[in-house]
Amino acid sequence: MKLERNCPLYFPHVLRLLFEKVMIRLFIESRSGPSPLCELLLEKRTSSSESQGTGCGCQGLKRDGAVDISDGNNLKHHNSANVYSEKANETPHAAEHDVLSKLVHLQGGWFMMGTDDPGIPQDGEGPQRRVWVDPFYIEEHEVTNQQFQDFTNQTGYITEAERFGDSFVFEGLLSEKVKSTLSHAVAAAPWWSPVKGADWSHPEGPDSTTKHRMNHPVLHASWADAQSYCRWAQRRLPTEAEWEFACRGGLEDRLYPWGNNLMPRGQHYANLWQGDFPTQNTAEDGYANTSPVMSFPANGFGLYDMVGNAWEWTADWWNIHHNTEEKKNPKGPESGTDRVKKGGSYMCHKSYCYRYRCAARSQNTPDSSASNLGFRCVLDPDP
Ligand SMILES: [Ca+2]
Ligand SMILES: [Ca+2]
Repeated sequence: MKLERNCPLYFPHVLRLLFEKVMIRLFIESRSGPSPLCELLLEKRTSSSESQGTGCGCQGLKRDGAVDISDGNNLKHHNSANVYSEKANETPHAAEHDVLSKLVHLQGGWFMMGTDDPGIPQDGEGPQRRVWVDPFYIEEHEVTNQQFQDFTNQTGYITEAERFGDSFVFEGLLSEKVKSTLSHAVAAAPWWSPVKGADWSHPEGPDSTTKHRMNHPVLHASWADAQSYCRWAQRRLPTEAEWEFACRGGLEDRLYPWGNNLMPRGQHYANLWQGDFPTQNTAEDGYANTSPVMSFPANGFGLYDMVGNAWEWTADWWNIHHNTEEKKNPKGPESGTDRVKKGGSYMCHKSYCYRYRCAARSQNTPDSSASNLGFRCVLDPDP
């Protein structure tokens, strides 16, 4: 049984209830002078970082993280049908050059990675540290559905979502028909559901298609799928340091790839969420779902959609503990359970997922795939 909107436990209702309780408390306190709670809230409000909610829940999407709620509260782990075999997906052909994204050459050098003013401290955004990256090339936009189709057509590659038979989709994008078939939801983020038949060419389930959006970022690619594509392209996934260097576009200590102002001259610079997450997306930026790549202005390096549109996998394992020691070409921890993703997506809103900043970061298990997660590749210069 799913939690319906008329159920008092339905998440938006709970949120509204909490909000009302806080407002009543603040009203009472305003009559008797500021209390510690009020001062704390005021301090948060005026802080430049404005620490926000911890997320759209997509960092918690795991293939064993979905619980069966079709039978009351009987919690059953959702077992994967198949196990990915990298060997079975070896790619014998290399990509033709003209189907790949244009590369932008970056000089590399020292830059300040992370931030001392973290929007979401528990993500390990800080401390700010001096990091060197060698010169590299990076694709100017996220890998598109067209490019991923070229890859699968040429190699016969089967993605992990296709092997498992499902992938996570944001419920707000599902047709009523697909919604009626759902028996699972993610406990901590009920707006996410594993949908049978959802994969890169059926982003919102079996009755959806990418035909009308071949120039949008490919979604539902797991970390291994992204790696396999980059290998076919004779490229690789960026390290987190390379990705963040690229995101900053040559600017120092700025929130976004273009500066500190989210909407310079009132213009949208990234495909994000406007309205109330997760119930109302006003799509003021023109897009409630993904947008064609390069629909928003490029950063100073000529790179598009570094924040927003689709989240982007990086090569690094996830770790939240960093120090201020200078590092050259850091590659993250030797091992881990999750991989780092960067940039946020069209689902990010400040109230819920303030992660459309260059220093922001999040994670997923490598076999996860979702309707807001994609990637781009990088290339090392000839030695
Ligand atoms: Ca949008
Ligand atoms: Ca992106």
